[in-house]
Parts: sequence; structure tokens; C-alpha cells
Amino acid sequence: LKVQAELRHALERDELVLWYQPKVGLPGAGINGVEALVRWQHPERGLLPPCEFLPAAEHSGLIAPLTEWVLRRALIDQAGWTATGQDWTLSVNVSARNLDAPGFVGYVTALLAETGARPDRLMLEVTETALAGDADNAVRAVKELGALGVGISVDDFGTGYTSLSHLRGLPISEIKIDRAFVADVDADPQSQAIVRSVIELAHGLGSRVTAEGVETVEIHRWLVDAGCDEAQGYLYGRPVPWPQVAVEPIAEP
Ligand code: G
Ligand code: G
Ligand code: MN
Ligand code: NA
Repeated sequence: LKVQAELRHALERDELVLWYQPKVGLPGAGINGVEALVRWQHPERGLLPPCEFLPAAEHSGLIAPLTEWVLRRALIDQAGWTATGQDWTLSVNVSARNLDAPGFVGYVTALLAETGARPDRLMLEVTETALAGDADNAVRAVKELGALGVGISVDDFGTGYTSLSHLRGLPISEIKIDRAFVADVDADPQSQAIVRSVIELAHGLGSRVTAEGVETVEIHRWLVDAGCDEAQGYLYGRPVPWPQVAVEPIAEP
């Protein structure tokens, strides 16, 4: 309860900050885009990670104004890097509750018009569980956002307890393989089978596929050989304020 009241103030006082992690194309590992990751610059407790306040936001209804703040801030930042000549796509995480709320698509539409941002340079990351079950509102929202030209990315893919049937008919531009499968994919045959299947599934659906949590050159090379399109992880770059976004060169074999 305390964190809710504080978070309300944080939104009013602009205490949230966005850091960005690069998403690189394979095999070259140039920056294709960045993912916005929210932090809270708390006046007493320092820089807080999302796990310290997103659950409270989800449970209190503050996730709507929080996501609106994130989207607005991120599109302003994108205008900043575009002005410096960087053509990076922008990925923003949205929660199941955002997609379920009636005003969400209207908010995104109005914000794109207001900021002049190109819809096809924005990607919204949703978890597969947000689209599963009887998520009629979320499915409708995703279809409407896709029709606007906004990219839809399925985040943390492979970890939800869902069937694949809910992906049918959705405008999915990207599937992100959860880092649990990526972490040992250079060594574990079962992770290899899962990652290969998700790459084939994504391509069969006409989507791009991104591996999350790439930490070693060995995993990078395995993903290149397996035909993965994009990657993200500490090997290439950690989340930082956007003017510091850069990627580590990958060592040649
Ligand atoms: O930044 P970090 O690695 O701590 O992110 C942890 C989790 O928080 C990730 O699952 C990420 O998707 C989520 N997250 C980060 N920023 C946002 C945001 O702006 N909105 C939502 N809904 N989730 C976010
Ligand atoms: O669920 P989502 O993919 O949005 O989560 C992003 C989170 O993953 C962020 O908190 C980010 O800091 C973290 N992350 C990004 N790259 C790596 C990595 O290479 N290894 C690990 N362990 N975490 C990572
Ligand atoms: Mn994400
Ligand atoms: Na993820």
C-alpha cells in the first residue's frame, strides 16, 4: 500500500527512468533496435528494478498510467536518437492488463499521431499468457494494433502454460525465446531442440525470432548457425540510458 502511494507520486514527479538494451541483427550483431526497460529513481532507496514496483502497479490499477508514461517517454527518446541518425526500432513491454483496458489502443493511436512516430518503428512486447485463454479483449487489442502497423512481439516465449493455438490469426511480427532456453543452448540437447523448434515455428508463422539472454560467444555462434534472426543479451549490451547504447564487437572464431 505504501509503494502504491509512492508510485503515484513517482509518476507525478517524473521519478521513473527508461534504460535501453540493444537488440542486434544476426550474424553481424549491428543494432536493429532497443528495448525500453523501466527503473524507478527512488529518492531514498536508489535505482529500483521493475520487480520492486511493477507487481504493485499491476495490482493497483497504476499499470495503466505507468505504461502510458513509459510509451510517451520512450517515443520522445526515439525522436532523440532518430535526430542523431539512428534508425533503431523501439520495443516497449506491455502487460496483460494494458491490453485488456478499453482505452489502450486509442491511447497508442493518439500518442503516435501526437509524436509523429512511425507505427512500424514501434514494437509492443506481450507475454504469451496475455493472449491465452479467454483473453478476448487482449486479442482484439493486438489485432487493432497490428492493423495500425505497430509490431507485436511475443515475449518470454516457451515459459507460459499455453497451447500454440492462440497464436493463430494474430499479427505477430516477432517471437522472443526466453533466456531459460538460451542460457545453455550451446551445450544442452534439449534446449537445442526447443530453440530450433521455436525458430522454425516463428518462421513458419512469418515472424522474426529473437533470442534473449545471450551471454557468451559460443551461444551467439550457435544461434547464427541455427538461423536465429536477432539476439539480445549482456554479450552485446546491458540496459543503459539511450545516449550510451552501443554494442560490443563479437570476437572472430
Ligand atoms: O529490466 P529488467 O531486466 O529488470 O526487467 C525485468 C522484467 O520487467 C522483464 O520481464 C521486463 O519485461 C519487465 N519490464 C521492464 N520494463 C517494463 C515496462 O516498462 N513495462 C512492463 N509492463 N514491464 C517491464
Ligand atoms: O522479460 P524481458 O525480456 O522483458 O526481460 C528483460 C530482462 O532481462 C531485463 O531485466 C534485463 O536486464 C534482463 N536481461 C537482458 N539480457 C540479459 C542477459 O544476457 N542475461 C540475463 N541474466 N538477464 C538479461
Ligand atoms: Mn521484454
Ligand atoms: Na523476455
